[in-house]
Amino acid sequence: MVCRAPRVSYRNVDAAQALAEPGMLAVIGFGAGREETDDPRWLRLPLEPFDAPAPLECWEVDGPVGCGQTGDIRWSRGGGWLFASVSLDESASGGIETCAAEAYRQLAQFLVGQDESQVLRVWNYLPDINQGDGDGERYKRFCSGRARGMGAAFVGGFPAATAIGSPGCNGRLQVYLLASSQPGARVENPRQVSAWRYPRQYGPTPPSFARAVRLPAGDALAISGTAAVIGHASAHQGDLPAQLAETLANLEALLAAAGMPAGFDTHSPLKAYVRRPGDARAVRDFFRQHLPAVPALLLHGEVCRRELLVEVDGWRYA
Ligand code: 3EB
Repeated sequence: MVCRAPRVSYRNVDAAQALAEPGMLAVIGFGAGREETDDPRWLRLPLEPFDAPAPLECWEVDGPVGCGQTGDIRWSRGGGWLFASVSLDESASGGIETCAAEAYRQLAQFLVGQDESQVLRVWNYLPDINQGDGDGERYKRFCSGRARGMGAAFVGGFPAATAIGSPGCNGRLQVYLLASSQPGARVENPRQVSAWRYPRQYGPTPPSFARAVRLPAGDALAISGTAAVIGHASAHQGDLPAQLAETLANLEALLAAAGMPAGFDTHSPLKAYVRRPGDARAVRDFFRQHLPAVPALLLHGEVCRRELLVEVDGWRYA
């Protein structure tokens, strides 16, 4: 059975209300002001939203949803989809590299026994992503640990992914994913070198992700974190408007490469991660001007390369 894509939306409801709706696979809240609940479908990320009141991100599927916790893995399933998340205290794991390896090892181990073992999309949030120099930078150590922990779980190819720094340092590595029983179709961006082929200058272990993945039914494209990268190089250092324009060009190139309808509209919820809070207004204005119909969520987050000021990820429904 090839299942209809989860519908992702940003909604101003409270968590309990959203979680009570039928077919709710996951609800994600942002920032320090958010409630905590034990429901495994609930995930709170420390990234502060630039909107008040901050919307919740809701994932809806067809059919009933079940959920549980297995070790450190919180999961839910329904409509042919599996949502799984893990949040590890980095200090208890002995640093970011071993923590990433541990998070991915646990996720991989959990997935082995599941019908939905094909990971299509992963999100990673870690504190102080740009701290450390050269190969010691935390993002680069995260990449090494991630690759080690993945083992053979992603032999079918890398999922689409996001890796972003959470400025409100909570000391935790948070990883969550969407999986199904069917493989997706990986999509690369012809304007960019595939991340797993990045040259040595970006670190000892190239990042393990595809630029986008088309879901099994072909009805949605999961878009990885996308920034002003051309070839393998960061473009437009220090120039926010130019980085935004280049990011949009990359997003449009991905749609074309995936054979998805051109343009972003009401059917393409996007998140923008903004490094400097002072840039949020300019990012909002850019969206209003160039992506006026797009449901957009702006978050304070640090892109994994210091020179990049903004990154965008999200969904494009057919
Ligand atoms: C880039 O294009 C920007 O390490 O999982 C984007 C999306 C980026 C995912 C990851 C990194 C990741 O290289 C960085």
